[in-house]
Amino acid sequence: MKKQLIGGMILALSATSCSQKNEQPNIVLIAIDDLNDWVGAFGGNPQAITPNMDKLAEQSVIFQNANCPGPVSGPSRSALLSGFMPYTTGIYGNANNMLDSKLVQEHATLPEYFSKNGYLTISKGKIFHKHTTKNGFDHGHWAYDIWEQEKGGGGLQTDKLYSRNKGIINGEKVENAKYTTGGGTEFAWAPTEGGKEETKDYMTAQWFAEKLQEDYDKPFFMSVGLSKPHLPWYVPQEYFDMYGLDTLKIPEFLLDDLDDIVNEDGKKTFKPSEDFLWVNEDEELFKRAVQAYLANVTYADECVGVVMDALNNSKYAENTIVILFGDHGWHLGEKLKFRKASLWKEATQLPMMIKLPEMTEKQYCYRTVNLIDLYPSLIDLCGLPEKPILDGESIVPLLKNPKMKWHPTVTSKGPGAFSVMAEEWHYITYGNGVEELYDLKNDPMEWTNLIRTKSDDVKNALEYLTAYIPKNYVEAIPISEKDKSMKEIDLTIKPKRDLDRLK
Ligand SMILES: [Ca+2]
Ligand SMILES: [Ca+2]
Repeated sequence: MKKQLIGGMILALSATSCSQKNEQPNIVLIAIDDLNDWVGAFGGNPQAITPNMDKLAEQSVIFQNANCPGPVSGPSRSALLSGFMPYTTGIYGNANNMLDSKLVQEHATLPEYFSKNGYLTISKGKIFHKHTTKNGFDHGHWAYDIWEQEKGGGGLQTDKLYSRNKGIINGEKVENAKYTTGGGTEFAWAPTEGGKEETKDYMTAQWFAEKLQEDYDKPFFMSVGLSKPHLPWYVPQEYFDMYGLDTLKIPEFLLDDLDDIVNEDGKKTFKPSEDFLWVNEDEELFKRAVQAYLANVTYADECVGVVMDALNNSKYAENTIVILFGDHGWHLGEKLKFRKASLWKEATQLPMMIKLPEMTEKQYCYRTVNLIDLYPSLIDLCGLPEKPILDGESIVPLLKNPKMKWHPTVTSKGPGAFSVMAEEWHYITYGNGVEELYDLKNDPMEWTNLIRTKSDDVKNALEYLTAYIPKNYVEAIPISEKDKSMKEIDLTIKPKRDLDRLK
C-alpha cells in the first residue's frame, strides 16, 4: 500500500517531465514565418482574425515577451535549432549557413537530438533556413527521419497585383514609379488564382493531418513549417475580403521617431524605409498593405487549424506538447519601416505559446524568454539527457509558474550589436557608439530614446540591462561556396551527420 502510494506520487511529480520512456510525450512544433503578435490571443492588433490560434491559446501558456535570438529567419532559426546563439556560432545573417559552424558540425540539432534519443522526427515546410551549397539545396532535410519537400502555389490574379519593386498598383504599371529599389523579398501582394487547397501551407497542413492518423511505435516530433505571412503576400481572395478597407486601422507611428537615434557626432543613424515611403504616399495603399498582412495571418491561422483539428481528433490528443511561434517580429509602419531585421521591439518580439497535455486553461507569462530556450526546454519536458553546453535555459519552471522571477534576454544582430529586453526596459547597442533605451511601461511604442536622459531610473535601468550584454562574441563566419545552378537537394549532408557521433 505504502509502496503504491509512493509510486503514485512519483508519477504525479513527473507528469510534465515524463522520464519513463513509454510515457514520453509527442511534440508538434509549429513555426510560422514572419508572424508578429497580430494574433488575437497576443493582442498585438485587435483587428486580427485568428480563431484557431486563439483556440489553442485557451489551453496554453502565452508568452507575451518572447524574443528572437536574431531578428531575421536564418540566425533566429539556426540558433533555435542548433541551441547556440548567433554570437556563439557567427551565424548573424541569412547568408551564413549554420553547418559551416564547427560547433554545429559537432553537435546534434534539436530534431537530431530527439532522433538520437528515441523519437521519430517528421518535417515538412520551412523549419531550417534554406541555403544553396556547392552540392545543391540545404533545406534542413538531413535533420529529420521523415522529410518531404513542400509544394503548391496556385498562380496569381495579376490584375490585382500590388508591387512596390515593380511599380505596379492594382495590376497597372505606374509611370515613373518611385521607391522601386531596396533589397529583400518583393514587397507585393495579390490574391491567388486558385483556392486554398492549391496553396503551399495548406497542403503542408493537410500532409500533417494525414500523418497524425498514422500509427507510430515511437513518440514523434513533428515540425510544421508555415511560410505565410512572409512576403510576398499571395493568398486566396477570401482572406483579403475578411478585412474591410473602410474600417481598417493602420499602426501608429511618429514621422520624427528616428530623430533621437544618433551617433556620437549627433548624426541620425536611421531613415524611413522604401516600403514605408511607398505606402505612406497614399492612405489607401497603406491600408491595403496592412490588409494583405492580416489576410496572410488569417490564412496561416486556418492552416494551424487543419493541424490542430487533426491532432485533437487523433489518439495523440492527450499526450502531445504543442509549441507555436513566429520566428521574429515584423514592423508594419512602426519606426517608419516594414519588415524585420531591426533591434526594436517590433522585430525582436514574437508570438510563442506552449500547450502541455495537462493544461486546460489560458495563462499569460510576461517574462522575457527567447526561442533559444526551446531546445533545453524540450529536453527538460521529454526527459532527454541534459545538454548544459546549450546557450538557452529551460523555461519549464515558467510553464509551472508563469509569475516566477526571471531575467532579461538578448537578441543579437551582428558582432557587438545587441538588444537586451526586460519587461519594463529595453536597451539597444549597435556596438558603434549608437545606443537606445526605452521605458516600455510608459512608452510601449518605443518613441522616446532615453539614452541621454539624466535620471536615477535611467541610470539604474542601464546598469541592470548592460550587465546582460555578452562579454564574448565571435565575428560572422565566412559565407561558404555555392553553386546556384544546382537545383537538387544536397544529399551529401546527411551522411556527415552521424547521430552516434554528434554530441
Ligand atoms: Ca522569418
Ligand atoms: Ca523616437
